[in-house]
Amino acid sequence: MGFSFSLLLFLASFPVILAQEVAHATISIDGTATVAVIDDNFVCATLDWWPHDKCNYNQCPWGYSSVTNMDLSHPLLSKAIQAFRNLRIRIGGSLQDQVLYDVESLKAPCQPFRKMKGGLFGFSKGCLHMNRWDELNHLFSRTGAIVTFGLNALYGRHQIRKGVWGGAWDSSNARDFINYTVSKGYKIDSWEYGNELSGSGVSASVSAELYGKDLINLKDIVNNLYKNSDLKPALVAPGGFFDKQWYAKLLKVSGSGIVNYVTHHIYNLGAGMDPNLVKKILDPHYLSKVSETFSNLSQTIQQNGPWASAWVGESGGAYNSGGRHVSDTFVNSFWYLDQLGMASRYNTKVYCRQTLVGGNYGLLNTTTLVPNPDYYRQVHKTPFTLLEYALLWHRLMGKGVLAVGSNALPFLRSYAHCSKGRAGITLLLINLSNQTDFIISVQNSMDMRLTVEENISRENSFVRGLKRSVSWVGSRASDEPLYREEYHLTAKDGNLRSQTMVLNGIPLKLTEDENIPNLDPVRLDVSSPLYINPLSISFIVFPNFDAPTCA
Ligand SMILES: *[C@@H]1O[C@H](CO)[C@@H](O)[C@H](O)[C@H]1NC(C)=O
Ligand SMILES: *[C@@H]1O[C@H](CO)[C@@H](O)[C@H](O)[C@H]1NC(C)=O
Ligand SMILES: *[C@@H]1O[C@H](CO)[C@@H](O)[C@H](O)[C@H]1NC(C)=O
Ligand SMILES: *[C@@H]1O[C@H](CO)[C@@H](O)[C@H](O)[C@H]1NC(C)=O
Ligand SMILES: *[C@@H]1O[C@H](CO)[C@@H](O)[C@H](O)[C@H]1NC(C)=O
Ligand SMILES: CC(=O)N[C@H]1CO[C@H](CO)[C@@H](O)[C@@H]1O
Repeated sequence: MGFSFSLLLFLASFPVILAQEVAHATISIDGTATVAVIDDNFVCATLDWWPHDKCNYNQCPWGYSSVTNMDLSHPLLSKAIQAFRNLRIRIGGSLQDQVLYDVESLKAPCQPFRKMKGGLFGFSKGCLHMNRWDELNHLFSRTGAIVTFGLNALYGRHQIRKGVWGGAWDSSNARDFINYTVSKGYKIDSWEYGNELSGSGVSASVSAELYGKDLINLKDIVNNLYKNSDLKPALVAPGGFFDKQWYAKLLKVSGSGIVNYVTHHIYNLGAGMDPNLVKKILDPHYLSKVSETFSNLSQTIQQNGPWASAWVGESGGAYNSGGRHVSDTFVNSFWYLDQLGMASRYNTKVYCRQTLVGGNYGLLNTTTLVPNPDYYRQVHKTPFTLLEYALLWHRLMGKGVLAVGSNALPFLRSYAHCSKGRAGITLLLINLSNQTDFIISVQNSMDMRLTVEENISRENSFVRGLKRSVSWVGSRASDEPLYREEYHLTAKDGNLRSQTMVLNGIPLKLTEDENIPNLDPVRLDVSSPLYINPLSISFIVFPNFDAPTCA
């Protein structure tokens, strides 16, 4: 019958923890119902247009990582994408609304971006050659990427007031570009319209009325161009910062079924040069603030566009290319994984990390993708630090998001999902505390309703204050010992600014033949104590957790 029961287990012994606090925490997970559902391919990363001479704070961290010039034949790039077996990639960014597509109808010459006083973001218009677009699509199809492409929403428009753009959108260039893409049989998952033009905009804004009408127009174009195709790409918009009124109006004006996914951008850590970035990342109250945006957006969609759902279309933590030695190091993962958890909890279907490559916030190291073999040989050993977080999430966290209760807030943050592709659940635990080891009891809240919790306690002589630990195991199919799988992630040598991630005590690096290393868990008897160290991140898989909603 697989009737659920709780097991209470004693901690007879465990590693002696010195000079640190030990706290007990109980986490209960409700496996009877999902509170949100994410996409199968939730993890997404962006490719941007920024050229090598995009600089912030006297640094130019983009190198040759632009859509127009990155080395698409670099083996590590392919391997990184392939490792996900379907990584979503969103092509877009600030310069997107200045990109021309080199198709027949383009009357202007196809030239690269160059620095230009008075240009949006300090740059001229740029252009995408179709042979480059071909190469990009070959990479995507070879590696199984799922592509979202952001279209230029300012084409044909002009500035009517400072920062405000008006006039009619000229759809001809986008239409011919999409037509070219269809004629070549390139698979595009979704077309996105515009970048950061919502609300008061970043460099330019467009009113929600105009934007909404453009979307009706664009939907029509897409439907027409794909009418003989099996593919029906989704329409995604507006790829900007959330503004309640603007977003509500956009959904009202465009109307039912036009926008499939409402995208918003998040840079909640502030400017990349802020010396307090690390402090903010480790401050649970700071991290939680952005939940208001998720909550308001979710409400706005429910009220004005229930046919649509939310995506985070771009999120890099710190803006202006990210924080140097922060966004590219271990400490950033506290922010990143917490956001993945929080976004899921608010029913966000997809989360696009700025960037896959480029800036200080790339999942891959920008410089190691420079096609310079000598340099590459020297530095290639650990370029995947940040990618591995995304990978672990992608492999372990399934679609169903579960409610989690914890008595250890705020420093211990917890998120639970149905496991991906197997039974049971996976728990993500983020310990922001720099001095507290947590000993975790995991409970099934369904179980708590079904059975009276047994209650046994015994003092442990090694650690003062330690009372007991409860480990919930789940339905027992046989007398086989039950286990859980643990992935504990820490910074190398305890240095939060390290670019190397340590998994279960082993620093991760590329294998000798330059492949992404295996990310293997340790398997422990489910009745053994579950430790969470200070400043660490853990994925814990409970294959036997009885969660009917995950079946
Ligand atoms: C799309 O391209 C094809 C050629 O591949 C052309 O025959 C057709 O007229 C184009 N359609 C539109 C709407 O531009
Ligand atoms: C969320 O909505 C509330 C209530 O309308 C408003 O006061 C608040 O400013 C909004 N916050 C965000 C980030 O949209
Ligand atoms: C890329 O890797 C090199 C060598 O490990 C490092 O010096 C550099 O800071 C890294 N770049 C970024 C943006 O993380
Ligand atoms: C923990 O963090 C606090 C505040 O940031 C700091 O003052 C303290 O020294 C840290 N303790 C340890 C053990 O690192
Ligand atoms: C378990 O023990 C605690 C005290 O240690 C008590 O407060 C609680 O009511 C007990 N629970 C049950 C179900 O007996
Ligand atoms: C930086 C940080 O999060 N520090 C916290 C570590 O955890 C203790 C409680 O265990 C807090 O008091 C610190 O503020």
